[in-house]
Amino acid sequence: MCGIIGIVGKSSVNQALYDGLTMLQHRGQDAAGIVTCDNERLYLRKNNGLVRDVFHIRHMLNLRGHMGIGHVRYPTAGCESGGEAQPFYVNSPYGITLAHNGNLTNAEALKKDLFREQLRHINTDSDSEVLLNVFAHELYKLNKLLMNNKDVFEAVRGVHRRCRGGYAAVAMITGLGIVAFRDPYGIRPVVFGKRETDSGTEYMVASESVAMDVLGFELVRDIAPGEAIFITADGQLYTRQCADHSTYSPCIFEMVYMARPDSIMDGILVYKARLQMGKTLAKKILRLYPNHDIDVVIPIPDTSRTAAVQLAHVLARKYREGFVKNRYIPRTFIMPGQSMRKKSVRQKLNAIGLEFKNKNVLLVDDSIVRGTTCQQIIQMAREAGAKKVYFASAAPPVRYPNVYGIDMPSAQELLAHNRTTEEIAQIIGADWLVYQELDDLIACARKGNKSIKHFDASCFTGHYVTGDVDQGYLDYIERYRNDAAKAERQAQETEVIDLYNVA
Ligand code: PIN
Repeated sequence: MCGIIGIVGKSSVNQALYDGLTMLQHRGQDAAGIVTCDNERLYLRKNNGLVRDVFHIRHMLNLRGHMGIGHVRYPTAGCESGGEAQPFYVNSPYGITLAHNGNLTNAEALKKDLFREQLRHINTDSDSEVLLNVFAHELYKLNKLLMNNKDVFEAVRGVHRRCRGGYAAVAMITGLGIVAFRDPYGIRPVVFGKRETDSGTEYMVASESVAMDVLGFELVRDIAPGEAIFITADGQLYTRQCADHSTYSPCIFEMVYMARPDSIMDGILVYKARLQMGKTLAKKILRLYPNHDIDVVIPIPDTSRTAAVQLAHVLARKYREGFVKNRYIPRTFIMPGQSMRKKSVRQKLNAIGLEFKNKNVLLVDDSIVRGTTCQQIIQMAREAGAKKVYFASAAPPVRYPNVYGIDMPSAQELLAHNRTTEEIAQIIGADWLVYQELDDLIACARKGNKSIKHFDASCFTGHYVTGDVDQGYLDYIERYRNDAAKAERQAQETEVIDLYNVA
């Protein structure tokens, strides 16, 4: 999972891109980058780290021009090294830069084709560089010195024909404009908006609408599955459906955890979906345990708070903040290596004894992935004096890997893989455990936008909407994603020299 942004403005866009990326920081804290275009020149700054650490004043002053794109990176498979921060650049044709959120499931095959048939070298393990080169080649094939919007859309059509998986991307064509597109299933999110100024209309695309809020852009709408929007450097907007077939199936995990609650994604206010999740979860608890003895509902901060508030309300029990979070420790979910993850839970959360002592507590989390953090948190609740510790997950059991850009662990590392709810409760040390039903979760999201009939829920069902994910690919993911494989890659990591980066 990553965050992408693009702005075509009427004055310098460096600060707006920086502010927008800061609003998308929750989508990735691993690396950040911005490239701007001033007439025919590109200015790029990217590096590992948070937005505030990557861009210093000297970098910001260098990022000149009225249009640009940016990226925050989350370490998905194949992009752990610093040289792989985005945006990526290819000089031919025209000079194209690209920032991408998602994962191409046929990246390896595309990489081979690009080399053998199109003589294009891919210098990293990142599928985003593959996506960029596919797009570049599709533009090159048109063989035009001066392109127009139709040519850009034709190239995106070519991308959809060749690429499989989940992708939302923004690309800048030097001097010409910015194009943003979304895979034909709309798995990964991307919205666009506009802002009126005295000099005319400015346009922006971003992974989430929150990036627009802070900059005073008005959300226009989501880019539709398979659709592309093209904004010329002088501010003309064009949109076109570029996929032969498209089926709206956005990733439901965005609703569960990834997106900020204040974002409106695919027409759904994430906050509202999470409130609903609390409601349906409470109803399930009342069905299963009509005589429950829960004294207090305690969220595991932060994401689960919204669901827990509503859950407590429906159960007619107190909602209490029993854990205090140290906000300066990064999100556990994305920390590499099991030992680091374990250590960081204690650093990150501290229990307030008053809320646990001699009470039966219901802890609420957004999901259980590896189960390591909830195991420790339940232990902390007991040490703080809880009599009984019950656990509720706002998402159904995560049983299968995500192949569309969320860095779920390999199947073997998923706690719910091949396990029953009772077995999981025992492992994490809960007196009982309740998971959200998948149908309920889908209904919670659909409540915000009934026109969406399907969601990508593959990490709960093992059904992959793109239809191309076979056992061979899942085995590859298994080998690539387990903690040992990640550690080995990190040990071998070498600095990739980047010719274009602003020092
Ligand atoms: C944490 C959100 N959320 C907490 C991410 C932990 C799974 N984990 C997924 C639960 S926060 S585990 O709100 O962003 O801080 O099951 O892998 O142990």
